[in-house]
Amino acid sequence: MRIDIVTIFPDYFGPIDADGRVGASGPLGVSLIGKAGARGDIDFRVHDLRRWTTDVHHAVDDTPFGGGPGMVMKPDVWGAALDDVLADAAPTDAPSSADAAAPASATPPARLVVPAPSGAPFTQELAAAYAAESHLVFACGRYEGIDSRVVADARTRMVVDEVSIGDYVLAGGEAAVAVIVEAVCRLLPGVLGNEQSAADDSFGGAGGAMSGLLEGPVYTRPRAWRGLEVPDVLLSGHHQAIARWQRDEALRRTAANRPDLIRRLAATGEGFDKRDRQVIAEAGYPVDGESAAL
Ligand code: JAH
Repeated sequence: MRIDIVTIFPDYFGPIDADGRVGASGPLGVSLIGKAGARGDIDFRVHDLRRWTTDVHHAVDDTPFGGGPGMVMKPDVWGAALDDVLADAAPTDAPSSADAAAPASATPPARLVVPAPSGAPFTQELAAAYAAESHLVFACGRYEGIDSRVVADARTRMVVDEVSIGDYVLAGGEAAVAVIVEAVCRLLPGVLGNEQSAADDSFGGAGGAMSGLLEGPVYTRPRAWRGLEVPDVLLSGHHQAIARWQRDEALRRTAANRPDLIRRLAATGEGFDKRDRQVIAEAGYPVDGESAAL
């Protein structure tokens, strides 16, 4: 997979060489993602947006039409940057493929991701869709955002997603890109190591027993710590009882922290069994066809 990131703060992502390749530190250089990059499973390229400025001051922003606070990022600079990054990743075909039957481009199209507080929610489902792409380009905005015509223009030739990682405002898109890249890359084959972990996560990406629920509590040794015991059922060896207890805990935690997820699951076909409904009711969120509590 190829991942390009365009930003006015390339250093945010770690040490960057002359070709935009990332070094062995920073959010793209460490841990599982760093190893995937070092193996060549992911080709990260970070680009300084100011490279595409043409004025002496290297200005990337200007005052907003219509007034208001702050500054807006200039469309001409972003347009040139995205054109070059996309052209560089999709080089024109070699002379050998110049015959009429050859496709215009052998390179699969890139998908453009623009983090913004006004974007659509970034979800585990979207992370899985991104993990199936061969090329992602991230555009990091700063100030009050990027001139809206940049996304409108890019949409004439590629899929563009304006995404939000949560209801809060950052100083720019860089931290959101680090979050999205981590959520996506851990889903790539060979990146996580333990392939089962992704399916058992909160939100249960692979649609297992915990699909759509938050994860319950987890424990390791010692069995007793500071007077707190690991729940007996986890030491019982009764796999069915353990699975049921874990689902109960997942339901309790989801009802307490994310009643919206309980509501969503109640509305789907898979739904809840009798025990599920009992646990949810005890948590204060009765689930039955008549309930107005949801
Ligand atoms: C802020 C450009 N959903 C989190 C998020 C993502 C992006 C931004 N803020 C919050 C942001 C300023 C400029 C992007």
